[in-house]
Amino acid sequence: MTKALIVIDVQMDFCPGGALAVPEGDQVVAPINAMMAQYDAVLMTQDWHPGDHSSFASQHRDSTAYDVIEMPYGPQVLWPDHCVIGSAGAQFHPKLDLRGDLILRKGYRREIDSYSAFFENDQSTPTGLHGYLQERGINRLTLVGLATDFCVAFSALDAARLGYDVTVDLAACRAIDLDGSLKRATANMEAAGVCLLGTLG
Ligand code: VGL
Ligand code: ZN
Repeated sequence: MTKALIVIDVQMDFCPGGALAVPEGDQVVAPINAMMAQYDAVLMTQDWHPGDHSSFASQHRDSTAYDVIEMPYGPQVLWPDHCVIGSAGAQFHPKLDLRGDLILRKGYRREIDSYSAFFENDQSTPTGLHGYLQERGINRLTLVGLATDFCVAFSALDAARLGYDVTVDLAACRAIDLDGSLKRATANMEAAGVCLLGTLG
C-alpha cells in the first residue's frame, strides 16, 4: 500500500486574521508538519480564485457573504473574497513545511467553485488528481487541513467514492461550521466509510 497525505488549503486567508478565517485555522500547521515524514507522498491543495470569482458575494447584487444561491451546477454558498490569485491571503501559512510532491490549485475558473481536490462543484469536472494518484499507485489517503466541513469533507467524500481508503485526521483540521455544516459533514463522511481520527477541532 502506498499512502499519501493530502493537505487541504492551509492558506493565510483561512487562518485567524484572514479574509475567510477559520477559528484556530493556524493550529493545524504544527500537527500537519509532524505527520509528513510518515507518508510516501505529500500533496497540497491551494484555493486559487480570480478576483471576480462567482463564489464571491461581492460579485452578486443583493447578496451578502454566507447567502446560498442557485448556480447552474447546484447550490453555492457565497463567500467573502478570499484566496485571490497571487494575493498574500492565497499564500500557504509561512510555517507550513513545503516539502510536498505536488501543489494542486483549484477554483481558478470564474464560473465554478471547487471545494474538492478531485472534482469541481459540478461534481463531474475532474481536477486530474485521481489520475495522478493512480499513476503513482497511491491507494491510501489521509486528509488534513481547512476547512473540515467544506474542502476537507468534499475531498474525502469524492476520494471514498473513487475507491480510496480514506482517513481524515480531525486533530489536524479545523471547521467553518456554518448552520450545522460540521455535523452534516462528519455524518456524511462516516456514512461514506471515511475513517475519522481524533476529536472535532
Ligand atoms: C473553502 C470555502 C471557500 C475551504 C474554500 O478551503 O474549505 N471554503 N473556499
Ligand atoms: Zn474558495
